[in-house]
Amino acid sequence: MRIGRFTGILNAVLQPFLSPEVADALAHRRPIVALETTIFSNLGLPSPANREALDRCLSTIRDGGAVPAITAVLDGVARVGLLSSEHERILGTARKAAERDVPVAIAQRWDFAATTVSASCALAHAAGISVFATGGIGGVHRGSELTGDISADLDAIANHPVVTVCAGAKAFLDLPRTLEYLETAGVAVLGWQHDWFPAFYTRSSGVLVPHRVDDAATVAAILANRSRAETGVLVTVPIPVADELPSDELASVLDGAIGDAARSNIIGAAVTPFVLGRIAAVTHGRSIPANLALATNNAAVAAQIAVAIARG
Ligand code: PSU
Ligand code: MN
Repeated sequence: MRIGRFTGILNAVLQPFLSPEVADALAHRRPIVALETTIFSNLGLPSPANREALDRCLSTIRDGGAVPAITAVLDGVARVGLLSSEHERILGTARKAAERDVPVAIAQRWDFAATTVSASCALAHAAGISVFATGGIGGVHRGSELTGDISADLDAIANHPVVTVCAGAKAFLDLPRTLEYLETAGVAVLGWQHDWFPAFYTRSSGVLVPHRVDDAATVAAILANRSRAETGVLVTVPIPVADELPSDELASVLDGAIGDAARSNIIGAAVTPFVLGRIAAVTHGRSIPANLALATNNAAVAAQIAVAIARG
C-alpha cells in the first residue's frame, strides 16, 4: 500500500492505512462508524473520562451492529481503524490535526496527531466510510467578524460525503451564525427526534433546526438523494435528558471561559481545548460526564444510521 509517497502524479491524494477489521468491513459493505481522536486525547476529555468515553463509544458502536474506525495519524501514518493494542496511545498527549494538518503530520512523522472533525471527515471519505460520530463540531466563533475564527469543520462537512453525527456545536460558539454558514455551504442539517439545534451540554440552543428526522432510514435516504456527490449531511442529536447541564448556570460559565481565552491571548487551534478546560474547571468537572454521555449517545445513533445505509 502506498502511504503518502510522492508519485509524481499531481492529483495524488491521501490513502490512509486501514486496520484489517475495517478493510474487511469495507470489502463486505458492512456498517462502519468513524471516530475522531481529539476528544479522547489530552486535548479533549481529561483522564480517566477519556478512557471511559473511548471504551463506551467502541462498545456502543459494536452493540449497534457496526464496526468502529478510529482515525488518527500515528508515527506519520494516516490510520483508519486501530488495533486495540494501540488504544493507549490515543489517550495520551497529542498534537491537534485539522484536515489541513494531516499531510504535515505525515510528512513530518508526528508521533500522534489527534484528528478533529474536519480531519476525521477527510479520512473517513478517503477510506470510503459514510458515517462519523463525534461530540460537538467546531463552528463560527463569537466575535468571528473580528477574529475570522470559523472552524474548518464546517467546510469539511460540506466537502466530504460523510454523515457527521454530533450533539450540535459547542455552546460557546455563535450558533445562529454556525447554522447560517452551513446553509450557505449547502449542508442539510437534521435534528434527531428533536426540533431544536442542540447546544452540546444542553438539548436546545433556542434556534430551530431546519429539519427534524425521526429514524435512521430517513437519514440514509437524504444522503442518497443529495445533489452534490462531495457534500455531507449533519445530524444533530440532543444530549440525553438525564445528562443535560442547567442552561442558566452554563451561560455565565461560557462567557467567563471565552473572556479568559481572550485575556490569555489564546488564538487559533488552541481556543477550543482551552475553553473546554475552563468549562470543566468552573463546573467542578460536571461538564465531563455530560460530554461523555453525549459522545456515547451520538455513537449509538451513528451506528443505527450506518446500519440503515448498509441496508441500502
Ligand atoms: N468536542 C469536544 N471536544 C473536543 C472537540 C469537540 O467535546 O475536543 C474538538 C473536535 O475535534 C472539533 C474541534 O473538531 O474541537 C474543533 O476545533 P476548532 O474550533 O479549532 O476547529
Ligand atoms: Mn478555530
